[in-house]
Amino acid sequence: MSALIPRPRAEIAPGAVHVPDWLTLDEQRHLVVECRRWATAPVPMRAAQLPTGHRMSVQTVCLGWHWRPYSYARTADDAGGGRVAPVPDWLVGLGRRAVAAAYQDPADEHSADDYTPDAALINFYDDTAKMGMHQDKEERSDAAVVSLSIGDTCTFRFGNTTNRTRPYTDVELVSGDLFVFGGPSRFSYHGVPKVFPGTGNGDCGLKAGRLNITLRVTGLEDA
Ligand SMILES: O=C(O)CCC(=O)C(=O)O
Repeated sequence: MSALIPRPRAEIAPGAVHVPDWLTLDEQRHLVVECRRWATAPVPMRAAQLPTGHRMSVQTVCLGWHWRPYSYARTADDAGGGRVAPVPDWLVGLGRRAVAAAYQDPADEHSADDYTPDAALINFYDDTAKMGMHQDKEERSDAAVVSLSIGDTCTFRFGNTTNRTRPYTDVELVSGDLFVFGGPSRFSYHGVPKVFPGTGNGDCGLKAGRLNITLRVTGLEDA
C-alpha cells in the first residue's frame, strides 16, 4: 500500500477497530504457507453449503472447531468427516497480540492475556467471491473476533447489531490489515461485498485472491 495516503488506526464503531498494516510481510508469508497446508489436510477447504442449498462463493477451512452454516463441530461432517486440526499456540499468541494492538488501553475491559481463541476460520476469496452480511453468532462467548487479511484488497462492510442494512461503514481492508470487533460491536452484521482482483502484493506469498483468517472463542465444550 502506498505510504502517500496515510491509513491511521480507526475505531469504526465502539469496540470495532481497524489497524492497517499490522502484519509484517514475513508474518503474512508465514500465514500463507500455513493456510496452504491447512487447506488440504486433515480437512479440505470447501465452499460451505447453505440451508437453501446454495454454496458460498468463499472457500473455508477451519481449525479447532469446524464451522458449517450454522453450527460448530469437532469433525467436518460436510467435508469428508475428518477431525479438524487444532489451533496452534503461535496463532493463539498472534490473536492475543492482535487484541492488545486493537484495544491499546491497558485499563480497557478487553483483556488480551485472557484471549484464547479455540477456532479459526480461513476464508479464501477468488476474484468474484463475496460474503453476505451476517452475524458471527454460533459462538457461546462474547469475546472479540480477530480478523486478518492477506492478498487482494476488499471492501469490508461493518454494520449494526440489529439488521443487515444501513447504517454501516465500508472499510478497505488491505493485505496485512487487522480488524477486531468486540464489546458492543461483537454481534454486528458484517460482510465482504467486493474483492479487488490484482490489488495484492505478491510479496505476501499469495499471487491472486484474498485470504482472511478470523479467530474466535466459541465457548463450546466437547460433549
Ligand atoms: O473475509 C472477511 O473479512 C470476513 C469474514 C467473515 O465475516 C467471517 O468469516 O464470518
